[in-house]
Amino acid sequence: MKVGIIGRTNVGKSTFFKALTLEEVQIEDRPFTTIDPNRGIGYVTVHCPEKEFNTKCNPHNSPCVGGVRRVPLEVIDVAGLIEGASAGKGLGNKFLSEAMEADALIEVIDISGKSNESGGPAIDYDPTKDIDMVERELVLWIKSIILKSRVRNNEDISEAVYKSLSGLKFRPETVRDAIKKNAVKTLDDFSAESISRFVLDHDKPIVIACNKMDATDNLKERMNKLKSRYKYDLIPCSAAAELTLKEAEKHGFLEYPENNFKITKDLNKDQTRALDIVGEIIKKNGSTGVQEILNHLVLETSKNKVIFTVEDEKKLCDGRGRILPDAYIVKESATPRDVAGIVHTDLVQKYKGAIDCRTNLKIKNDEPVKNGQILKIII
Ligand SMILES: Nc1nc2c(ncn2[C@@H]2O[C@H](COP(=O)(O)OP(=O)(O)OP(=O)(O)O)[C@@H](O)[C@H]2O)c(=O)[nH]1
Ligand SMILES: [Mg+2]
Repeated sequence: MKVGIIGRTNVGKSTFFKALTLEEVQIEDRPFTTIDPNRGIGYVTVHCPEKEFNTKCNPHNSPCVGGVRRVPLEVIDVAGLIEGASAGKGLGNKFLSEAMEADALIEVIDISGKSNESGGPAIDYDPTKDIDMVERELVLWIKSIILKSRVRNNEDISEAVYKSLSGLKFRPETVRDAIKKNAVKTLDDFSAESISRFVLDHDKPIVIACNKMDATDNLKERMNKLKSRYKYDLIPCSAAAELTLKEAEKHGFLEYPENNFKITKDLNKDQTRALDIVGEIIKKNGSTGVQEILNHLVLETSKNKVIFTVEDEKKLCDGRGRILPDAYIVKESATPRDVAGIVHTDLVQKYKGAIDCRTNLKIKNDEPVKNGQILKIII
């Protein structure tokens, strides 16, 4: 699973990315700080089943902090978008193809209204302009690719369009549906735009991260305004607050299993002040919102599931005795055989079936796995 972080320039995309991955990236209060994409590993958080089984896990691929399991996925942060990017303005649109390799997108906006369409300072700037601009630029960019499709004699239009969009993670059936539903006979400006909107709507789940909530007056009002206008899921956040906590956790100053933190070391005056501010933000909003956004995108909007795999269904361990070693993010439709392929490509050929470790019963091979299920793959 790969998640792309997109949005207008200077809204806090790289701060959000760093808060998720702790990769060293450039963060500055100016437009176009990021030029080349940043890539890293972020984590979806779920409850670890260790308590349910009265045991202590010994994770291999997914760290466990205070009973909260961190399940890895790829995250990519790209350059900022501005109006006209699809036609080459700003840093152009080359980087969009990298973001569009992602299965799902986090679109960061600045809910505070304190920066404008070019990333410069502002008072009460309306973020709906950015949401509309990003949507427009994505639609226009995909449309321009569709218009380059070369439909050969007797070739199905959907085949040609699908080929031209290859690498952008649109499903062939979605492209086919887009052409059928819009009754497309030839590719022109109008039909290409309809196809573009359709494939984006169906195959690129998006959550809007309403960032800089710490610097926002009337957050509730501003959120309500956006929620009444858009079909997207919108969640407020403070990437800066989350980054402070993640860095403090990395340096062993505190424990931060989920939503709230506990200081575990003596801190100096500045550190105490920084964490007091973050504490206030959490008290007001319940969390920094950053992890909630990633979890929501992966598990709710994109409807993925997290499953655990073991080799010994009684002891719940792998061949090395590690208890509940691995967790994976899988698609909604994933069957036990698909899970085998995610664990190791070799396992697909050897696959003979799977056992649900809670019931100790075999699972039907063609039935999708369930969220939170613990599986033993039989080979
Ligand atoms: N108050 C506040 N400031 C933030 C937050 N997140 C980011 N910032 C600030 O916003 C500015 C831009 O942050 P970046 O992460 O570099 O923004 P970006 O969207 O990656 O910018 P480009 O790469 O230039 O498009 C920096 O000064 C950050 O410190 C936040 O949650 N709250
Ligand atoms: Mg950046």
